[in-house]
Amino acid sequence: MMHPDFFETDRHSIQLGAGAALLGGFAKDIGQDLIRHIHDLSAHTPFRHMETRGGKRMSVAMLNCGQFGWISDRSGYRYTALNPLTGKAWSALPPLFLDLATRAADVVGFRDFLPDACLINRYQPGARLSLHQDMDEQDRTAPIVSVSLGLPAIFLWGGTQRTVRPVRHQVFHGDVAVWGGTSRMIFHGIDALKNGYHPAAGHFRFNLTFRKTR
Ligand code: MD3
Ligand code: FE
Repeated sequence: MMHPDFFETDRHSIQLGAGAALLGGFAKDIGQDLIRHIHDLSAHTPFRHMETRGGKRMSVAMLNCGQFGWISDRSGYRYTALNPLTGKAWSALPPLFLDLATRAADVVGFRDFLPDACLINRYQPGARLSLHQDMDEQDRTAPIVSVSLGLPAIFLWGGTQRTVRPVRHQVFHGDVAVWGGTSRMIFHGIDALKNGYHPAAGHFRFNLTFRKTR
C-alpha cells in the first residue's frame, strides 16, 4: 500500500497512477556518486547502441549490470545472464544502486524489492525512446524503479493502449519513479532530449531502471 500521508508531506512527489509515483529529488544527494559508478561500470561494459528487432539502431545507448541484462537484436528483446559480446557475466549491482532501489520501492509500499537487473540508458541530445510497454519481465507483480540523472527530460505517460495520448512530465536529476500495480503495463516513453549542460553529467541524461525479471 502507498504510505497514506506521503504525498501530503512531500510536495515534490506526485502519484501518477495506481502503484506509480514520481519521487522528486529522492536520489539527488547521491546523484554524483551514482554517475561515478556509471562511469566505472562503462569501463567494464561499454555503452552501446543496440539494434531493434527491425534492424534500426536505437538512439539511446545502453549498458547492463546485475544478474541479468536486457538485450535487443534481430531476434528480439530478452534478458540474458551473459553479455553476448563477451560471453561473460554482467557486472554486479553496486550496493549503492541496490539500496536506493529497495528504499524507493518501500516508500511506495513495495516491501523487500530485490531487483536482479539494472539497465542504464544514456541519452544524448536528440535521443528518444518511443512509446512502449515493458513486457520482457516474467514477474509483473514486482515494480520497476527508475532513476533520472543529468539533463532533464520529458517523460511520456500514456495508457494501457498505445492510442492514449500521453501526459508529459518533466523529470530532473535525482528524481526517482516507482511503477507497480496496474501502472506496470502503461505505455511510456521519453521525448527527444534537448541540448544542455549538467555539472555532473555533461551533455547526457542517464536513466537507471531496476527490475525483477523472473
Ligand atoms: C512505466 N526507460 O528502459 S524510465 C525503459 O527514462 C524505459 O530511460 C525510460 O522506459 C528512461 O524501458 C523511462 C520510466 C519507466 C520505466 C518502466 C516503466 C516507466 C514505466 C514500466 C511501466 C510503466
Ligand atoms: Fe520502458
